[in-house]
Amino acid sequence: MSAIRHDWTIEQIESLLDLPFNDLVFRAQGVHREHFDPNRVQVSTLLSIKTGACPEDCGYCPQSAHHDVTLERERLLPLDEVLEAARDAREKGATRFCMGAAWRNPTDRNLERVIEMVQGVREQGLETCMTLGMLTPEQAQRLAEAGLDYYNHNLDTSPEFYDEIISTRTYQDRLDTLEHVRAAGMSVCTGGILGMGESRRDRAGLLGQLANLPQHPESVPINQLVQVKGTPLFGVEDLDPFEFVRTIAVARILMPQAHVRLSAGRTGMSDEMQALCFLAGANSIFYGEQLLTTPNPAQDRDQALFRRLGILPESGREAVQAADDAAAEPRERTRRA
Ligand code: SAM
Ligand code: DTB
Ligand code: SF4
Repeated sequence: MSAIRHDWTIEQIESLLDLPFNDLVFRAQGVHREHFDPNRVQVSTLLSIKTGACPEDCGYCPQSAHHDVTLERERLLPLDEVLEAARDAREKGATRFCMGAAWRNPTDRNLERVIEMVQGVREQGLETCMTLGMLTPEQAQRLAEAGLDYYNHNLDTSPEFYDEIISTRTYQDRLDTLEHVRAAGMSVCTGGILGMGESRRDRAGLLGQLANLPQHPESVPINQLVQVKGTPLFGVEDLDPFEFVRTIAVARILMPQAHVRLSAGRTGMSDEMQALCFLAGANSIFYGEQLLTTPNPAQDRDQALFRRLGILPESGREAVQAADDAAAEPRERTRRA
């Protein structure tokens, strides 16, 4: 049985990434089956509640004011528009509604407005997730008290590669926000982006940071860079698809109880590649035709893919149950040893 560990070295993680592909995927699928139904995938829908004009300079992001990207900027959406989008997502089968804002951090006034959104979306029976940038401990506490289930804040890449991508906030700032989210009692959603020109060692470094957090994140989004014209990373060499699948497999092995989300970038992936990602242990997706500002596969394409693979969407209750079961397990010893 797979141990829950928090002491991975980069060398150990690199040697997993180096395994023959079949050995790696077989091992990851074995770990996956210890903790999850292999034929269920959690389904989340994203909404950009505040778009563009972000003061941060993240090199991958079309919403940064530092880059020359044509984008329709929007102020914080009115509550009724958010609730309508949530209702629509629920009717189409999503169980979690993730709201993203292009902020460095929310102001306290903004926070009051997003709290109304959390409350309204929860009332519709959906799980809630937000990604609003950096949070103070007090802001994290306020969101937790309002009933926010998950907070997304990505580490994005390894500490070593990070400075090539972002200069306006530090890696430590990100770790601090994750600590505040955890201390407030919310579930942590954190992952990164592949295909930004990083090395395999950087991918190992990112996974090591995630897996060596004091408690594993409940949700680990692995994004493939969506290249947007006008961003500094436009034109970077594409990552070998098998390398992406390998990274998913190693995330599954290192964080056996986490939902690993096959996140941005699916529009550029074949159905076969997505099937390999599910085989390697991915068990969550973003569903709906739009991510924040870029496209996502059409819903009928995803429904057809699930049908062809015999995959069923995980119900919200099952997801909560899985998280509760995981929380009930002693985390520092081998599970069902
Ligand atoms: N502004 C907040 C922040 O950065 O913390 C929240 C929104 S931000 C858009 C959320 C995440 O989306 C980023 O951390 C990054 O991992 C991901 N992301 C942004 N642009 C992307 C792109 N072009 N391709 C893949 N992932 C991207
Ligand atoms: C995450 O890891 N990926 C999502 C979500 N968290 C907020 C965002 C992907 C954004 C892709 C680029 C865009 O659509 O603007
Ligand atoms: Fe702003 Fe978030 Fe985009 Fe960075 S990733 S530029 S913080 S919206």
